[in-house]
Amino acid sequence: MKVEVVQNVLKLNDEVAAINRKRLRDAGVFTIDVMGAPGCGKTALIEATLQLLSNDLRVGVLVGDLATQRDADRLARYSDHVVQINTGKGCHLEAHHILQGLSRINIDRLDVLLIENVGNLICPVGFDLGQDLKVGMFCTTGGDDKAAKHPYIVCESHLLLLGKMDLLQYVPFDLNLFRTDIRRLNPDVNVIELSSATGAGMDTWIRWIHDQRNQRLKRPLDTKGEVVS
Ligand SMILES: Nc1nc2c(ncn2[C@@H]2O[C@H](COP(=O)(O)OP(=O)(O)O)[C@@H](O)[C@H]2O)c(=O)[nH]1
Ligand SMILES: [Mg+2]
Repeated sequence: MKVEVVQNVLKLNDEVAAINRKRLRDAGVFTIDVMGAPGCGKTALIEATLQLLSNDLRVGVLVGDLATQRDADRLARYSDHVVQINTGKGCHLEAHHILQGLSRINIDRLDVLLIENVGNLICPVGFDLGQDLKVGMFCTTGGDDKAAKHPYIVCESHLLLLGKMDLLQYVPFDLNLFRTDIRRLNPDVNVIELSSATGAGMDTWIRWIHDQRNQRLKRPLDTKGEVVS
């Protein structure tokens, strides 16, 4: 008897992600998927980012959580283009969630789309959503071992953030150990240390968004969305 083996269980997700990527690209929207543990400060980062970007760029947000629309309510104070996606028991966003989300905002009115993934350092990494870039977020209150314990997000992210730098002095967090672990796992990745509360480091993050967006608008991309050098 012939047995069919599914080689790529993510194939369907990848196909939908490709649809999202094309749709976003055609609309000229630069898209970032922000991933990190629950409570690391993703929503606070996006709240601050919306305020800092709104003079130059039109920014929308798709925000994933298992339940409630509390993050969307927080973010809607700074953007008219915010959609909450509730995943129920799902521990990460998948491309079809984004496809549904895109049907509820007018992407022709956007320059940048920020996706806040479900709080989780593991599963979101493996799912292409059709984003341009994935950003992994850690925080000082989460412990200095989290990068070493979650190599997948360290290796797969295009940029890493270390948030809540204003709290560094109050918690036992060995910054050198954290930095060394990241260098060992992914020597090339940029790390921005910032605080959404005080604004420290936010200028570097905002500049990174502008630079990456400009690069990607100017240069051709391959089918996986990588800039062709
Ligand atoms: N002191 C400080 N608190 C922060 C910072 N960023 C977020 N928080 C707080 O951390 C908690 C979780 O933040 P939130 O943005 O909801 O995290 P999320 O679950 O990753 O979206 C909230 O009480 C925030 O006010 C920061 O940079 N500094
Ligand atoms: Mg949140």
